Amino acid sequence: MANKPISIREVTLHRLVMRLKDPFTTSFGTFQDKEFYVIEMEDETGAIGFGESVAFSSPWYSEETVETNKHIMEQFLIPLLLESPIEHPDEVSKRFEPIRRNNMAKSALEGAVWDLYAKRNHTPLYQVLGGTKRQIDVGISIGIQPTATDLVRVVDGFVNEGYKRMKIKIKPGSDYEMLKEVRRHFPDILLMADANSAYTLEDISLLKRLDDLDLMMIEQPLAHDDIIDHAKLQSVLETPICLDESIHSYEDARKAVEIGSCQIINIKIGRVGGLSESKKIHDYCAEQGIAVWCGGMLEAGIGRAHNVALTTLPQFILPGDTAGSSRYWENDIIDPEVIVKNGVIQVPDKPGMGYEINREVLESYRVDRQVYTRKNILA
Ligand code: OSB
Ligand code: MG
Repeated sequence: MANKPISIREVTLHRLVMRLKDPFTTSFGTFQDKEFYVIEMEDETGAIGFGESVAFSSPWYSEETVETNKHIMEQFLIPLLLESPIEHPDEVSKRFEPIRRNNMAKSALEGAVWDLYAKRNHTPLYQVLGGTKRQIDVGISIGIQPTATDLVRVVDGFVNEGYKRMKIKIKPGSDYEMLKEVRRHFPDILLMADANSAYTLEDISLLKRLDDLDLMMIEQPLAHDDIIDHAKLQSVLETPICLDESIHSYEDARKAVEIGSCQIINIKIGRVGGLSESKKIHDYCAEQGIAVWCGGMLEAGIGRAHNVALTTLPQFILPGDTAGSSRYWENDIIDPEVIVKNGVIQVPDKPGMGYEINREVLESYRVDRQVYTRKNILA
């Protein structure tokens, strides 16, 4: 079976809108309703794989959106997938190479191929990826809060739930003083900050004050497309810099590490174009002694399941942002939901991504559905 090529018979795009339990605020603004695509992919044997796109409705995090995903998948990527059989999921990113960027669209489809491949081989996805951990440690990402009192209360809740690391979103005007209060109340927790590109080199003295707070790292302080200024900042900062938005590929990771722009990398499967590229970055960072962790994009269950599988690789040595389903959703689209207990997720042992799809819940959130086959695409 492992050697029999996968012939994709049908790709279904389910467009969903899911409401977050609580609004999430970053340096770019607040949002509550998440619109995204779920990819369902069926092969010639009737096996089914699932993927999830992490693009948002508006291009605040990167240039991709739900709508650009549809255009790129429908017009370019799905036809490439249906063209001819695929020997191995690693082939998918190569097949997509003629299409520039659009990594989240690529990753959503590639993720479905990986799940399908693992299911055809009756093997858990994490094992197919080469992962070994049976459980993974996770932290939580906390949006910007109105006051330090609110923030301390929220942190306290998640500390009590057992999350292993607290990440606090910051922006100018909601940074040092807020973090200082958190540190004062919780002297021993693993604490970090994520700026989502809200600062420039003009803020160096402010950013240097953060060195007092014993932060594990500061994530993406400077521009989303920069690695040069980050290298300058890292040379004067004791706190390790972690890059998120700036890293779209193995090549980006290599260059950033070579010039000293960061000491840690946040790997997001969607941002880097899929699991194959995530593994390449992981392997490179392992060679270089660069710690990595798995970032989050407020995913529903399918994206979350893929994050869990990836995090079982050995260089994911820091707790990631893959919190439990119930932190985000009233009802998640998978069964069982992703459960975090004492800051730990038990990695499922079932074939593929390890969680079933809850069709009823998925359909309750669905606003559109399109089916693509070789016939209707070529017609
Ligand atoms: O910068 O890591 C980020 C959410 C949306 C977009 C970007 C980011 C985030 C988070 C939350 O920090 C991660 C999560 O809980 O999924
Ligand atoms: Mg980030």
